[in-house]
Amino acid sequence: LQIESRMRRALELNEFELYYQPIVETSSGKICGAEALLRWNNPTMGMVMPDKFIPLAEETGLIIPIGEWVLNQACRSAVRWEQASGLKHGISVNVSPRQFRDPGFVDAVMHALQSSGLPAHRLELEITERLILDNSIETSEILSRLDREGVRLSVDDFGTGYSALSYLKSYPFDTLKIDKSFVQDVNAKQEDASLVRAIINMAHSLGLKVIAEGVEDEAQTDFLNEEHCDYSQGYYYSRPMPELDYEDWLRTSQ
Ligand code: G
Ligand code: G
Ligand code: MN
Ligand code: NA
Repeated sequence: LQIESRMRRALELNEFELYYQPIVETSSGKICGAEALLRWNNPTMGMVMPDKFIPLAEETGLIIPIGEWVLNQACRSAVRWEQASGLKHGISVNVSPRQFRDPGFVDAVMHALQSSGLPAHRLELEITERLILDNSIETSEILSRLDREGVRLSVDDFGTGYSALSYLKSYPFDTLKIDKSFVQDVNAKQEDASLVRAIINMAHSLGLKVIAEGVEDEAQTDFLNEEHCDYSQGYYYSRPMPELDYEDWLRTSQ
């Protein structure tokens, strides 16, 4: 409970920080966007990782104001990076189930776009597979509204849920993010190679783009390139970085 009361004050005390991890085009290595990953710098607890506080933020509802902060911050960063580099930089933001189902969610997204001036198609919302699989009318309606507004939608952690693939044809997703657990052993295990290849082919035949997550070495990049995986993300390119480091990285890697 102590952590909860600390979290309640974290926004006003400015203790949250976004780290950014680049997403590159697999074939060229060109940067096309970044995923925003939340960190909590608390004076007594140090740097707290999201798996330690997002579940509690969900439970308490604090994820709503925190999530709004993330959206605003991330959209503003993408606009700043465009001004600094000329790149039409995309930004991917993770959305948790409680946040997604909040009645004010779509308005919060639209507000972040309007106040930053970021065009809707440069924002991608990452929705985890476990949220999508609830199969509710509300989920479908919220996704359609966001799609009509031009926001891009991706399935995060693809392959880790109880895959009911039918949602892929009825919901307006743009991108599949292949979970890192499949990418990791793509050159060591024949089964993982087969799965990743099949996921890429399935996604493409449904008109979806594919991002491979957790890419850590060149051999994985070679495999993904051969299999025409559109985008890659992982330590091989860069770890998630604080905003200023990300800006430096952007300048030197163009
Ligand atoms: O680097 P990493 O430990 O950041 O992220 C761990 C998990 O936390 C990921 O599954 C990611 O989806 C989640 N996460 C990171 N940032 C956010 C955020 O801003 N909002 C939500 N809801 N989840 C996040
Ligand atoms: O939102 P999602 O569950 O996809 O969060 C991505 C998580 O993966 C974050 O915790 C991020 O820090 C982590 N990550 C990013 N790149 C790599 C990588 O190359 N290897 C591993 N093991 N983890 C990664
Ligand atoms: Mn993600
Ligand atoms: Na993931």
